[in-house]
Amino acid sequence: MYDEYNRANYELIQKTSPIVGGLIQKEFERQSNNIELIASENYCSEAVLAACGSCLSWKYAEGYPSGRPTGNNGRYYGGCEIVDQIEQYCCEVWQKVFDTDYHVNVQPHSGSQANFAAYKALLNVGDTILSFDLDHGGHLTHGSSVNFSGNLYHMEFYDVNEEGYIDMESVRKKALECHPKLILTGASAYSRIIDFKAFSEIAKEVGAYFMVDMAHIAGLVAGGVHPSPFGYADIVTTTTHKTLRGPRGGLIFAKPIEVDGKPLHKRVDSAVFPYAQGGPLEHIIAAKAVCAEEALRPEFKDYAKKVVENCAALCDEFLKLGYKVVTGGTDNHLILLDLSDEPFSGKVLQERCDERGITLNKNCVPNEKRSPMQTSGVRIGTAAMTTRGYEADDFRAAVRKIDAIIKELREEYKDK
Ligand code: DSN
Repeated sequence: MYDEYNRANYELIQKTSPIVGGLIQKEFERQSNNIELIASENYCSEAVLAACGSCLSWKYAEGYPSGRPTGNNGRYYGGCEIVDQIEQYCCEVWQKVFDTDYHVNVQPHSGSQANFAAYKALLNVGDTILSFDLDHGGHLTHGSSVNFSGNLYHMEFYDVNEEGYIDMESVRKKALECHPKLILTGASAYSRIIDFKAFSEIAKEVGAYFMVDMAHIAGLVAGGVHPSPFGYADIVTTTTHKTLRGPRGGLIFAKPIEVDGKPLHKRVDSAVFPYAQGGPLEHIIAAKAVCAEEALRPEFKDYAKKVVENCAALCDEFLKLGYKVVTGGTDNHLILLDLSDEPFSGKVLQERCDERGITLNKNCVPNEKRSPMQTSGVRIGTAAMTTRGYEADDFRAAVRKIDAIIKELREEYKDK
């Protein structure tokens, strides 16, 4: 997979820089040979890679395409007539993917940038956000004290119940107590369906805006195997490089509503540019458009379904072998393996797996007792290896390899 494409790239790069070319080649081999189980990673198509490496990388295009239907018009540079068409097309094709009339901004360089701009469009500094705790499965930009979100806004958190599920009653209770201006959901390490309807009803009840960061599950939403947040959320943000299998980058979708007397789409556009970012990455925007076209194909639905089925098989194999999995199962592309009762941490398992050619990441579990640098869990996802053609039995075999590593670690750590 990708061999010829990579060889051609490598030959070009190493003519100028044997060091960089050689390291990229090594990384390519690592990514091709290892079992890649990081839940937020994936392999995009050669068409997406080619768009990322195209001449569009040379173009400055600060501003928005002229003729943007929402009226946020005009660039600060000449020569933008072609990138205008690409960016406009990109917006349209993403609306098709999610079957929505929400306004789309395709310029965010990442999910973090998208969230930064989304908050700016909805909130004033100091406003209260009710969000999912990072330690329970949320994301750094959902209010962590070491991130801009936790510094610019007053954060309140909901968490999970004893079984590890988001507890909607506690979300409602918290919302009634803290009167947030924004209720936010979305996760980096949550293996269950998120009830967007229930969240939106609570937001309505307490007069809050409702935002969904669907970065992890966007491909599952596009593929019809996770309920969609569109219609419920005022703003939806996502990345394009996880289950969507596109280039690294972000997107923002805004419902046609007014916020403080101004259309939300205008607030979103000015929050991205000129507030948060300068020139858009038109090569990445082109790649996002290619990714969206791929997501519209029937094969993408098959892929999304397979990701979820494969994850169910992977989870089942761990459970059969007697392991604890947070919530006791999964509805999506990932599981959180609970190592709380093991004598070694998630970090130790991650490092030993690295040595054995299995890539996964340490992750906190609900009610974590170890430090975030150690953790009592590992997060395991099926999106990347499903792209590489893994079937349920391949994932079961990968679980047995991890089981053998865990048994080895138990022996080593039993007297420590
Ligand atoms: N979204 C994070 C992850 O899940 O790995 C990275 O920011």
